[in-house]
Amino acid sequence: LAFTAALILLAYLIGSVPFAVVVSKLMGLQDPRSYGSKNPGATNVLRTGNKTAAALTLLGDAAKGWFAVWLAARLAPGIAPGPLAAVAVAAFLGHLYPIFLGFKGGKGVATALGVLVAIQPWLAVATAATWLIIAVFFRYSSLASLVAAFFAPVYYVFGSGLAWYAQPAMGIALAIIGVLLFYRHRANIARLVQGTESRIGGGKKK
Ligand code: NKO
Repeated sequence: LAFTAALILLAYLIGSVPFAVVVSKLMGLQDPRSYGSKNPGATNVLRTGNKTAAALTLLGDAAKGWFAVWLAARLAPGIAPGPLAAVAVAAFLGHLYPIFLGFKGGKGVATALGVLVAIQPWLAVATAATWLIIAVFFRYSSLASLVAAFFAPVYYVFGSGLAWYAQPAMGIALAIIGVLLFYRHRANIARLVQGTESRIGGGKKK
């Protein structure tokens, strides 16, 4: 039990590494918490116009989600689904409430994607494809994230041949991550409803 708690804490710490802030600092860009949506995430870093920085942020934030889950499975071979699901949620929560940024973190989209890669690569591909389709058609990163977050648990349930209830822990974890993702996008949802959300590649706003 103490070992499981240590794995969960480790996942939280790994998830806490804020790549938007780290990459921006290393590349001499402004702190993403000071412009645009003020969100330390890949989308907001892209608002500087630096696509490399945005891509590195996406890569880093996704990699840490993957790494946290992978490491737990590696350190605890045969770890039960429940504890592994808790590790996945802990890594995600690290990104949302990072100890290194005074618990004010990002929205968790890229980190959730990394977690999906670790759990089931096909699920990550399907969810990322969903994000991409919405992003290409509507040009709202936030809307794409919300639609993807809604469909990830759905894909999980159907993709497991509706036998997910035999092992519900990860499905529940994905649902929790999805709900938290919506909660973290509440300002984006308000802007989408008002028609004031900024589009990908559009002019800078706010
Ligand atoms: O600045 O508030 P903003 O407009 O930046 O940003 C809103 C945006 C914040 O997210 C990001 C990360 C962007 C990542 C893009 C690729 C993600 C593709 C896969 C989505 C996976 C969703 C997983 C849900 C699991 C339940 O939203």
